[in-house]
Amino acid sequence: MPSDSQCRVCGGTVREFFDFGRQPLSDAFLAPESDPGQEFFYRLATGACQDCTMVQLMAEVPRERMFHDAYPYYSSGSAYMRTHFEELAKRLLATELTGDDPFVVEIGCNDGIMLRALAEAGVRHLGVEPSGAVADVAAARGIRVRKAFFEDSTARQILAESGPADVIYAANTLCHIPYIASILTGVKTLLAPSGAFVFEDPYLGEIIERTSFDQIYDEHFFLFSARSVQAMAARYGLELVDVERLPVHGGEVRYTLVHAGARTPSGAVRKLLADELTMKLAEPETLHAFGTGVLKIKDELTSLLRELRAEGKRVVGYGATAKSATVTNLCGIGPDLVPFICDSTPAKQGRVSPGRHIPVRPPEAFADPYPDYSLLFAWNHAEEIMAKEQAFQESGGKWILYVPEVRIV
Ligand code: DWN
Ligand code: SAH
Ligand code: ZN
Repeated sequence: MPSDSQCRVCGGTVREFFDFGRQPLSDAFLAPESDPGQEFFYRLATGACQDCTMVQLMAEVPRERMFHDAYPYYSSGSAYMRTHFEELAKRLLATELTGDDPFVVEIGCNDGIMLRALAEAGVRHLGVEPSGAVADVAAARGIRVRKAFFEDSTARQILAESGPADVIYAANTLCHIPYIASILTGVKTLLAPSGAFVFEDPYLGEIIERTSFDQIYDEHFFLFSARSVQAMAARYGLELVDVERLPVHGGEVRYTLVHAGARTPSGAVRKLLADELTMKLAEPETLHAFGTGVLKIKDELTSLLRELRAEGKRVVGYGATAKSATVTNLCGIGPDLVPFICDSTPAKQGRVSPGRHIPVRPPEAFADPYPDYSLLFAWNHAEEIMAKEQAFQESGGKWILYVPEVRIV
């Protein structure tokens, strides 16, 4: 029996429901000549808190191992995501930022994909971003960035220097932070009395419903639901007052937290909470069924890739995502099944994938010549990538998807 761990939100007992086994750091793309003996591995497993329902990893990876000067994920690599964040910036300008000289803090601003529009609109802002290279890109775009991990002490410094924040925003970052107590304490301190803490992250409901198990990896420590976020907010004097489902990254929820009592919760909060009860989201049987679904995908995907290899077909991966680390390492997919992965990120090209050491090549390698099949690891960007690679399908090429089920399109 796996041992329990302690909930990072409420201190309750976290019971394990799925073990992904030994996994490498999801964004540690290695130089091909590096010593494989030096690669860092840890046990990736998920559990649910028996008290507050928060789904979380059973053990954390030290943050400096994941987020450092060579962190290779550049948010602006997707045109679709650029539009998504520009639209949010516009909305914030029209709603939360209408007062005199408003101030916005973004936690995990990465290359400035969201703050860019606010900086251009002349809004006072600060991005807090520990990963050096991506922070440099943001700074070069005229964004004010602090290279640091946001936590309680950072929040107090920012308050002393710049005053309270009207909006604190985080996309795909809050769920990366096991020391979330320090973040929420910091948010409570830094947020203006009428301010809003807005964050968006992969939604547990969607991950369970679509068996998108590759959303689970070292960086994604928490899988939030409306229920677990509501309970978490209340512990820190905050209140969940709005939720919005988003289509990006395979299904996310944008949560709005304010100082407790400052606003009336929306009907959308009530509805999502009710939906989660109906689908028994954090119940043991649901989580158990998810695990069964993961093993089914694992079996079907490895069988398909082995069959294609036996038939002499060429299969190339597309998108050297962090998510792909979970898929390749859980399923045992190496260069014998997928000889290389195409990816548009210069920092990943010429390197090999974590754990299974599949070479990463630029997108130009895709057409040279086109493979018979492509395993779409960046399935969350399917529309954008399939449009870009239309000539692949026209040449008779087929995409392999594995979420919510293994299929060829
Ligand atoms: O939460 C996180 C999300 C926001 O980003 C981080 N923990 C890490 C990262 O996760 P990911 O690597 O799974 O994210 P994406 O956005 O699915 O990665 C897409 C990958 O595919 C990137 O390496 C860029 C590449 N790509 C490409 O080669 N051609 C992407 C697009 C849109 C393309 O057209
Ligand atoms: N907001 C971007 C980036 C998501 S990737 C987007 O949605 O695309 C997660 C980012 O969080 C990384 O750039 C990482 O360096 C940053 N991060 C991790 N821990 C952090 C912390 N404690 N404070 C601020 N940023 C953090
Ligand atoms: Zn808990």
